[in-house]
Amino acid sequence: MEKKFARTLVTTALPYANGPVHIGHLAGVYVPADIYTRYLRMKGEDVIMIGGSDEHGVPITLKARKEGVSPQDIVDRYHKIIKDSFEELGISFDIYSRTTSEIHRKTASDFFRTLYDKGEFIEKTSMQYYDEEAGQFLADRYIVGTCPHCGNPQAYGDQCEKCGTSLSADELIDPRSAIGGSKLVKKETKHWYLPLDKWEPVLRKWILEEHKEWKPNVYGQCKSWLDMGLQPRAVSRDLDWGVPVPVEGAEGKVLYVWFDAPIGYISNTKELLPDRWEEYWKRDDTRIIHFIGKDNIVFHCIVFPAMLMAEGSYQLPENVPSNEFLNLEGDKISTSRNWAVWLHEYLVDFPGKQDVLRYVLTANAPETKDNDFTWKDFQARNNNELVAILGNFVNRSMVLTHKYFEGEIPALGELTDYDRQTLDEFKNVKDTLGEDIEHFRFRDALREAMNLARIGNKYLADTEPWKLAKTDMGRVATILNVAMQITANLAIAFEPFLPFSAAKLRKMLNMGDADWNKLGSIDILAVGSHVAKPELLFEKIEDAAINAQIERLERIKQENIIKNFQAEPVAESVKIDDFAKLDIRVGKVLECQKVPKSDKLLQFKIDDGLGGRTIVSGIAKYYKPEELVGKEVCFIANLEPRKLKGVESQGMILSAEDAGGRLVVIGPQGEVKPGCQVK
Ligand code: B3M
Ligand code: ZN
Repeated sequence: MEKKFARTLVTTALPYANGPVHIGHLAGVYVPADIYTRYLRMKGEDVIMIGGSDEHGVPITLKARKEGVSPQDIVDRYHKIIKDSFEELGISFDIYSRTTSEIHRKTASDFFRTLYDKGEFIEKTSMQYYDEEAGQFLADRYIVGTCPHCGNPQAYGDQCEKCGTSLSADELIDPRSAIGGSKLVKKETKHWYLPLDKWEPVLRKWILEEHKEWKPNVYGQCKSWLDMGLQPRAVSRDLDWGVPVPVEGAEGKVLYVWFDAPIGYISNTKELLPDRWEEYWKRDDTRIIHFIGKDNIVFHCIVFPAMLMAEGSYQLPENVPSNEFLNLEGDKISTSRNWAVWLHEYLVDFPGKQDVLRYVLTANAPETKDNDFTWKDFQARNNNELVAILGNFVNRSMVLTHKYFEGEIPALGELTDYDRQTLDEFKNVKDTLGEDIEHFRFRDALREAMNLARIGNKYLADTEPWKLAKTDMGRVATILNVAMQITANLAIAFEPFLPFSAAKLRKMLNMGDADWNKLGSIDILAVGSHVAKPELLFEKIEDAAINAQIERLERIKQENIIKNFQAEPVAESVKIDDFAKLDIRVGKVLECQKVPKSDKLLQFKIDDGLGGRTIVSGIAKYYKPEELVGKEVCFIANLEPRKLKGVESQGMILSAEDAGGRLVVIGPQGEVKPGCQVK
C-alpha cells in the first residue's frame, strides 16, 4: 500500500545566481516539478512549490571580481533574470526567493548554531593555501598551477579544463593564486565538519532498504557513495561571501554554500507561510519531494538528510526525482562555453511559444538517460505533433461545431458501437496519466495525453461528419458532441504540461478552471452551451527561425575553438639541407574555378614566371574562386605532379591552418615577381 499524505512540499534545486537558466535546468528540474505540482493542485490537494536562487559560493565571487563589481551586484542581476524568465515560462512557484534574504541568513545561521550547540560538529585544523598578498585563504577554484596529468600550466585547483581530470589544489605543480598570481604559502585554519560517517548506518537503512522505489539512477548513486564509506565533511569556508559562521573565533569564515543552500528550502517556506511552515517540514503526513539535477544527488540524499537528522525535528524527503543530463546538438551544455539555449533568450526569440518549449523538453526529457536537444527536433515536434495532431483536432472539432450548430454543443443521439469503442479508449485516461505523473514518468504521461488527440483525429476521419450533413443531422450532432467532449478532456489533460494553451482552450470552450476529477468523463460540456470561434493553439515554425538558432550555435562553436586555440608542439628538427630540397616560389593567380563534382577542390592557373602551371588545392570551403584571382600566393614548385579528380596538380599552394581547421592562403607581404624563390 502506498502511503497517503495530507500535504506535499515540492522543492526545486536552487539555481546559482551567476548566470541565467538554460534548457538543461528546465528539462531536469523545473518543468517536471511544475507538471507535478500543477497536477496535484488540479486534484485539489494541498501542495506548495518552493524555489529560489542560490546566491553564495565561490563562482559568484570569482565572476564579481572579474567584472569589478560586488557579488551582491552579480546575484541581483541574475536573480532577476532567472525569476522573471521562470515566471514567463509558467513555472508556478508559490514562492521564488533567494539565499541572500534576511530570513535565510537567520534560518541558516540558527540551524548551524543548533547543531553546534548539540555537539554535532567536529572541529579540525588543517593546512590550507593562503595568499599573503590578498590576505586570504584560497578555495581550490582560486588556485592555478600545472596539471600533473597533461602539463596544462593553467589548471584550476579543482579541475584541469584541458584534460578534464578532477584535482585537488595539493596535486598542482607550482600552485599560484588565481587572484594576483602570487606564490602561495600554507597556513593553519580551523573548520567545522559534519561527521557523515556517524549517520551512515541510518542513511543506509533509510535509502537502501526503505526507498528501493527511488529512480535507479538516484538509488544507484546513493548506494555507491554509501558503499565507499562516508567521511566527515567541512561545512565552513574561509571566504567573505556567505552566511557568517555564528561562533566565536570564526571571523572571516562563512557556511559552505552546500550547507546553507538546502536550508534555503526551509527559509523560503518560512517566508511564504510564516505561521504554518512547520506543517510542511515537521509533520509525518507531509510528503517532501526534491526535484534536482543528477549532479546534486549526494547533497540531497546524503548530506542534507544527515543535517536534518542531526537537527532532529525535521522530516526526510519521500522522494528525490533526479533526471540525467540534456545535451545540446550532441554536446554537453556548458555555461562557461556559452553552449546552451538560455531561457530568457528563447522567450525573446519565440514570443508566445512557452508551451512549445515545455512540450519538447517533456517529450524528450532525460528521465532515464542523457538526451539530446536539437533545433530540428524542436521544429518537428511542434509542426508534426502540436500543430498537426493536437491543434488540428481541436480546430476541426470547433470549426465543424460552428459550421453545423453555430457553436452550440449539439445533443447526443444514440451511440454506435464505434462511438462507444472510441469513448472507451479514454475512459481510463485519468488513472493512467495520474499514475505516470505520480511516479515521475512525465514523458509517458505526455504521450498518453497526446494519444487522446490522436484518438479524436481518428474518430473524425473515420466518421466523416461533413459527408452526413445532407442526410443525417442527428448523427452529425452525436459525432460532434463526442468530438467536443474529447476536446474538453484535452483542455484538462494538457493543463499540467501546456498551461497556456490549455487555458486558452478552456476559455474558448467557456469551461472555467480545469478540474482533474472530470478527466475521462463525456459530459463536461453541457448540451446547448456555447463555444467561442476557434483560434489556432499552435502555429508552424518555419525553417528560417530554426536556421537562425543553428547558425548562432555554429558561431559559438567557432568562437570557442578560437578562444581555446593552443599552438601544436614544434616538430622534430631538420637539417638546412632538408629544407633546401623544397623549391618554394611566389606565383600570381591568373584563373580560379571549382573542380566539378568536388566541394573541396579549387583549380588554379598560376603565373609562375615560367609560362604558367595548374595547381589543385583543397580550399574551396574557405574561398570563393573569384576572391583569389590576382592574389600572390606561395607554392611548392617541385612537388611530384599528381591527379586530383581527374586534374593534374603541378605543385601545392601553401596555407596556414587556423584554429578550427580553417585554411588561410599565405603570400608575400610586398609585391614580388612571379617565380621568385622563397628561402
Ligand atoms: N545551486 C547547484 C546547481 O545549481 C546548486 C543547487 C542547490 S540546491 C539546494 O547545480
Ligand atoms: Zn590536465
